[in-house]
Amino acid sequence: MKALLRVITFFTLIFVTTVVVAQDICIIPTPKSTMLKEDRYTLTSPINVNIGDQSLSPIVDYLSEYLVINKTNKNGDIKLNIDKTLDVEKYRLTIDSAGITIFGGGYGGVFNGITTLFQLLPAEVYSKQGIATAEIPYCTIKDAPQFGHRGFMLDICRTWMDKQAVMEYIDLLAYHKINVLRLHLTDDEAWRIEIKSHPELAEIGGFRGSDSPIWPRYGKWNERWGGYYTQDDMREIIEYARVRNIEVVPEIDLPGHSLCIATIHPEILCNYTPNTTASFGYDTRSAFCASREENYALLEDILREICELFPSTYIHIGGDEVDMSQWKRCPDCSRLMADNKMSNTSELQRYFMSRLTDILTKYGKLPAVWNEAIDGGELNAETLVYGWEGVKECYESVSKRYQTVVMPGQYFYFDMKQSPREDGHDWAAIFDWQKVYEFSPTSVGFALDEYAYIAGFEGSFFSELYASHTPEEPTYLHYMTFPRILALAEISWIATNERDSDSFYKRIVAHYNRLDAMGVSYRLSTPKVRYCEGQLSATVDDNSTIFYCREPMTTEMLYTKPIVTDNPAEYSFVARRGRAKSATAGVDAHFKTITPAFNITSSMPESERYSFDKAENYGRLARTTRAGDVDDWIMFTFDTPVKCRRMKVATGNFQLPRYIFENGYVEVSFDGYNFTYVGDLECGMFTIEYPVKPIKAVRIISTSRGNGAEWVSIQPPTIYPLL
Ligand code: TNX
Repeated sequence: MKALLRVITFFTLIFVTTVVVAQDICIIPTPKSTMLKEDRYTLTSPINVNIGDQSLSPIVDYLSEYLVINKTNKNGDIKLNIDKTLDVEKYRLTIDSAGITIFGGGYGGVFNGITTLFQLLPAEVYSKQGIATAEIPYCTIKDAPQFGHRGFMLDICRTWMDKQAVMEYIDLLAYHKINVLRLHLTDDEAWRIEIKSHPELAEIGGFRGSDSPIWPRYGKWNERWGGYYTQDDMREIIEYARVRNIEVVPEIDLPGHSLCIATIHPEILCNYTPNTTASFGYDTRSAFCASREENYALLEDILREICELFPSTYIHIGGDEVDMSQWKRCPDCSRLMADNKMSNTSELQRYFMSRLTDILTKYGKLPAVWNEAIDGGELNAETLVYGWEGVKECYESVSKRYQTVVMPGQYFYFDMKQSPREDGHDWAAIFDWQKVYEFSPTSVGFALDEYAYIAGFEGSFFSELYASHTPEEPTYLHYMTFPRILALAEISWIATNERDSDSFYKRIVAHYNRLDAMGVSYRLSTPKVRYCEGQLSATVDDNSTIFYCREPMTTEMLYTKPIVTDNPAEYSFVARRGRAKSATAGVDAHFKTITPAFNITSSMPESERYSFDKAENYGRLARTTRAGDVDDWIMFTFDTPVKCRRMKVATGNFQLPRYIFENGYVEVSFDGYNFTYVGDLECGMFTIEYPVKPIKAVRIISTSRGNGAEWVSIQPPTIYPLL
């Protein structure tokens, strides 16, 4: 690899004659104090690096991935050293005629200094191709983080990311001084870490679809798909992260979110037989029985290996969204509760979490839990609580004096949509980078003396939706998380609660060059569209390029000047820049939908509570009372044939391809009697484009049996009128 770099750099040296100068300093996250001077230091390849402490040697290897480095004992261009009088993550970076000197309180401090140095270099540094020469300004930067926990969580359960993909993402986190990566290793949909004493967990639980007993609930229905990390893989990931000042914290999500392990080991479930007719015999129960003693022995096997594998202080043991109705129905759990005078199932959850805490203590670790786990009474005082449901829950945790990771979904769940018409969840909120940036503990009511209990912030990417977006290419992951991560990095680092969104936006835009060089498919700002006196115009404020489409065409044309038109609704716009892309923009009429009267009929019975009229009224979802079988059908019949340019019909929940017909096709009828095939379902849905005549009826037909659940959801159709 290094040899290759040298070759590439040799050619760069010959062919690239321009010297890129770091002009305006723009460092994300903002350093505490920066003093700039007029002069510049010229850095030329190969760059001599000298370290004053052997523990810093991994940083030299790290640098060699990006620059052509010559390790020396003499005075180098870059001198790295440790100053034990500083806090571990604190650093001092000086650039003057003697070169670049970084003193860090510890390894992390020096690494933080390196990430700052990268942002003083030309953006090309991130492309790992070496830099011929660069002029960097003389300066003194003294810097330290506000919070020790600057985290990010990847849900590699719902959507599998292999070792390489995780490492590539670790690079992106490290560039922005994020120092904790939590891996959500187990959930209902998968078990992603090798457990040597129970190899079946990952060998079976790492794969879904095809002949796997694990149901593919979020995409990739027909293939056997997935993977898991062997313990050796994980050690590599941990080490890769450690070099980049990132601690990997594992999460084994218990006692709920355990459908996957329960599918492999049904004996862990509560002691009753559920009725599974609606799901064709598939048991969808997802909680460990809290009263079954053998469960704690199994969990000790698992947690012992996890404790031995991960060097982190904390092991996250879940505690969220437990379906406690299973415990209520279980005679053994009821007896345990009665014997121990527990008045509710939250107390039973506390009992479960305390048992796990004892195991962790035995192996030298501390527990981390989701906020619901503190509802049932006191936990070990050293428990780290992750407040996710809302600010209120974070507040409760802090008031109970737990160290708290503040990550309410309304600000920190980067699987949420960034604007109403984009992809993503919306249960917590719809928000873009600005809302993240404007968050501070005081802005949501924390008092300054409560900061002592705020460990820091964590962004997260739950990945139910990622599986249906070609995860082999990280486009969707990047789009959802950048630039929101820049805002997360900034607010976790800086020591002030003052926010200036306009100036931060300018810095995000100045950072685009670097994101381009890093290979990130980030989200650009949405173009602003205006229609005035017959002219339709679109503008962006970030130097990206605008393209437009005119219905019914789907080809993108370069937008260069206002479009003269009587029908602005025909046009849509998108901004692009390299791999980056914006949301689609247009005048309101472009997105307008109509709601003609229709009724739903089906071969499957109608749910009483979620009756078909819910969807017929275009408000909510309707449901059947069982999953679909081969040849089951759902039909939408319109009172009057509907003229439209586009009609989307869908099974499954809004945003989420779950409770769907996993495979099937769609037929359209113009007279209500004769039906013609128009296409196959994709993620439970299909969009009819420019039907040749008004549509009288649409029929969705299933070609698969079951969907891993007890019903099929039916959405109201989305109908776009003719223009
Ligand atoms: C809530 S976060 C969950 C996850 C989902 C996420 C989707 C948490 C503790 N539970 O299981 O994936 O919402 O946004």
